[in-house]
Amino acid sequence: MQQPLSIVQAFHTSCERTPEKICLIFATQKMSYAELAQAATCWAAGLRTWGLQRGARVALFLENSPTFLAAYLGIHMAGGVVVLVNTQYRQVELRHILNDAGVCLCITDPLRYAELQNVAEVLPKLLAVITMTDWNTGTLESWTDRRAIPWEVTSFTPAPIQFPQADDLAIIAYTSGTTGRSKGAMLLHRNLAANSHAVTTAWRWTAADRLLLTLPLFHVHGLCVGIHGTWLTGSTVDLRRRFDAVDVYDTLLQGNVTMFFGVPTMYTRLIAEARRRTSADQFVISSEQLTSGVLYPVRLFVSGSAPLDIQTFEEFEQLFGQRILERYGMTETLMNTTNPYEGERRPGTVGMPFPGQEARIVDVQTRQPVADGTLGEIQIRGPNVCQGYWQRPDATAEVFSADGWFSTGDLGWRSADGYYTIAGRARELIISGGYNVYPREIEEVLLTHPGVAEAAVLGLPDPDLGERVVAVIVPTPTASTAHPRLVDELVALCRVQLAAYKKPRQVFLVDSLPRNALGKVQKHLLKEQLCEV
Ligand code: MLC
Ligand code: AMP
Repeated sequence: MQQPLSIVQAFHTSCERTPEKICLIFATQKMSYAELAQAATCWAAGLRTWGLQRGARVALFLENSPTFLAAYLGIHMAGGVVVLVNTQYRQVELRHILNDAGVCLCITDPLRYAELQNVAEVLPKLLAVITMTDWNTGTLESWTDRRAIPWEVTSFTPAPIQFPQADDLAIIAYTSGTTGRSKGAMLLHRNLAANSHAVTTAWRWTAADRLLLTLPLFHVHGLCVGIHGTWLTGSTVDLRRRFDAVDVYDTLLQGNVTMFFGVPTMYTRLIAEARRRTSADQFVISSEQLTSGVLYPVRLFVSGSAPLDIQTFEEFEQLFGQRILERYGMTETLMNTTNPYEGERRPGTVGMPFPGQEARIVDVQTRQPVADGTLGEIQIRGPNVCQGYWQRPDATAEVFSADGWFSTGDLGWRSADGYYTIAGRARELIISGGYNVYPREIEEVLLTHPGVAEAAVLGLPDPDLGERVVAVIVPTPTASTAHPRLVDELVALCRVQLAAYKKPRQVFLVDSLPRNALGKVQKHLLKEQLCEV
């Protein structure tokens, strides 16, 4: 298969080839390629009528739905840039992302509209909000004078399709930085197309596949791997609003899907579900189903976004008869490395670079390549790598070398036969259930509470989430009297200000934090102490 110039072009090629083929299944709704193309062109026409300019930023603040996908394609067809927004984001994140990206239009739903209202007065660049109540109908509200008019997607007359240029900016995807505020990774149409081409080739993805997708569409795992791959190959995606282990297990038993992509937490929950059914004597996947491939035709389970531990890999193989294919990616670079589709899927490793892409290990200090087996920082180079961070030349310069290598901040090594292993992170990052959490962002919110003198946030091992967020607090001298319920207040504060998955699951009150000679909090010592508790 030839590499397309953009995902929009790939989608239309698939549509021309098999217009009647089902592209998307969502609950009881089924959409063919032609139907999704029609909806997307109506979105593009509507956005142009509204006045969307080429290169203008449009935020998608929506749950998984056909609307998300039609609007996504429509924005690109109208020449706009998509800004992805996690549906759990609250005041702090929304204020920052919508302002930083200069978003002029936000497409959302009634539930999230209320959250936008909370920050309305601090979004000066936002001109309008489209709130969709069902997949075709919504309201377009001018954010400046609050006048609202109906927004009927199918009422717009589609104009001839305009394909984006390969070098145009396609997506700004925010990824947290060590300095608190997240940065927008700029992905071009050609970055998306190149990586999807590499992924679909490596995983032998064809039009005959049906992917069960329960990942959120606002991250690159769900969108740029799951959806782009589906459109590029002309296959079908069975999209769910969210992950539910019982529902996924039942779907696997029905035998209609051929692939499932998830984060490690999803696999541990599927294992628990299999064990629950066995002990409850319920119908479980039998060994005949596993081996015959007739009733149970899933050919590929992929895990990524966080480390998959070897025990989960082995238990899954025992219970589901398949070796999970682990791959490694990043918002800024999309998918980097993969275990082989054919050949040894080596647990604990993330395999080798995708075709057409490069990886290497460098010394953390000197940035010079190191020998196989030596620990260092992983760097990535290739057509998949983003163009840098939106309006942050300083941050961009920090991560790119003069000859185009991108520093991931992940530590690892390469084996003599080419497999990469991720051993840790050079930056302070917590990965909880596949979501990235930067301690600094939470610490900043905690420090705004009058009962907090010092705060340190870190991740502790968690059997379900991989890592869970915990906070260690030094209260102010008056806190015990002024704030007798300090811990509850702190969790509540985080809930209001930040996405719920960032709230500390435990809060420890201490007299002081361990610091080194330079005054920096020694989180590794705190972690050791807390692990012993
Ligand atoms: C939800 N909650 C979490 C959480 N997810 N808390 C910590 N960590 C998480 N990951 C909280 C909610 O805020 C809520 O809190 C409560 O748990 C229940 O919410 P839920 O919606 O019912 O959660 P659940 O369905 O259990 O979600 C777990 C999950 C989900 C693992 C299915 O987190 C998920 O879909 N993760 C995938 C993330 C992803 O796509 N990552 C890819 C990034 S791209 P409360 O307080 O309201 O009860 C990337 C690059 C790459 O990393 O390589 O792919
Ligand atoms: P994000 O910024 O959300 O795109 O997260 C990217 C980070 O997730 C990477 O830099 C890694 O630290 C981590 N990650 C992704 N895939 C894996 C994996 N298979 N194993 C370990 N870590 C991973």
